Amino acid sequence: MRKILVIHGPNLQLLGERQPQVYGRQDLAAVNRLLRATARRRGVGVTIVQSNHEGEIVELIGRAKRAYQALVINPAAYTHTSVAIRDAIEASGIPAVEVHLSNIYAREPFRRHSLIAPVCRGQVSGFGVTSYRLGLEAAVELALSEAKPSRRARREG
Ligand code: CA2
Repeated sequence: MRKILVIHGPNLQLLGERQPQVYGRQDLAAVNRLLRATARRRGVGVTIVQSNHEGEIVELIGRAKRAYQALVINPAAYTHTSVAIRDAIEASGIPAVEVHLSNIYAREPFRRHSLIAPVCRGQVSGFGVTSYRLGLEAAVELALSEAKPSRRARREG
């Protein structure tokens, strides 16, 4: 079974508690339920992690290559600052999809630039929780189309 890693960046554990006009009313548990239901429907496995630590996110991405065929990441504030996360995604070679709840291009100038976008296959921004569902759907397509053939398929093909 293809597996997809979903990473929620810093402060996303606060979802639903504050700033509902920007980030919506659903909490992170509701987002994760939607992701798990989408993964089940598409027949893929999903692992979901939230971290407030840049180095931890870098290590998760570094280890992901062995076990996951695609990555969905909301780097949150690190979107705008983290060369380390950008380099980790690029080095991993895992097809990645960047997601944002809010439309980062319609917000403060410092949010309008993503250091992460150039190393991702694409970005979904501005659709609230739906950004995650669409991002996961895109990641499923990438995981299915780009996954290495199994040893058996190579032998028989
Ligand atoms: O729109 C997004 O998904 C963001 O990645 C969210 C980040 C923000 O720094 C990015 O510019 C855009 C913020 C995540 C923190 O989420 C909160 C949720 C509720 C209350 C406070 C923060």
